[in-house]
Amino acid sequence: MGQQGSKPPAEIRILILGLDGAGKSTLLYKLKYNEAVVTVPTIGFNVEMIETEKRATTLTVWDVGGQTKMRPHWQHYYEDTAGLVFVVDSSNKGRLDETKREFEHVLKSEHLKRIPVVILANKQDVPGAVSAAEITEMLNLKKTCGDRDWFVQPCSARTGMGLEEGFRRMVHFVKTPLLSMDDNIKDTVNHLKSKTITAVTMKQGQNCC
Ligand code: G3D
Repeated sequence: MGQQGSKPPAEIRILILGLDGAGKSTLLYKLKYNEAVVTVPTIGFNVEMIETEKRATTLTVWDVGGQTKMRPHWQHYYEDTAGLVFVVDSSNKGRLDETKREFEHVLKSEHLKRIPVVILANKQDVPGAVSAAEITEMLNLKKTCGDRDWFVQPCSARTGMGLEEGFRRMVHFVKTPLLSMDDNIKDTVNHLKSKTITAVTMKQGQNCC
């Protein structure tokens, strides 16, 4: 039990998925250490803990390998996941069909049925990268995500642009889920969320697992 005035931080388990090469490991370490790291294909998973501002929340972020032979194992990481971050390589148009197929397959899982999703349109620093709006269209996200909370965040794991915003959005979704609300007030809350999201800032983690 925590002492008076020292509430233990809420823990949120976040799963990062996406095709191999999308930039999952790069973004995890950029977010955690603000460093570019040389990555090797993830066989298995990487896991890091990241604290939000004032240590109110600890994110346990699981990055699971995206190679074809790893994908059947993704399902073993679904249970107890509070939010899904799906990473898309926006610089590789040739893999968007494969990305769409895998994303649709993941979202069909019972375990992930109601959880919020942030789609990171990564590699925006690459000239000619597909925009977040185009990704929304090309992956048919409105239909696939249905009435869950979801958001497409343009970002670059290389420069760090958009990463914190994407994870802030996720924390916000997990803490104030829309699904339990009446349809009438969803629009109002969405409007307020878009205004307040900028007020939350994320600090890099100080605790390594
Ligand atoms: P994965 O974990 O999803 O498999 P990685 O992907 O994080 O290993 O990244 C795959 C490659 O994409 C790496 O390059 C990495 O540097 C690069 N990458 C990741 N994110 C970005 C980005 O936002 N912009 C650019 N330009 N490149 C990115 P290498 O050359 O090591 O394969």
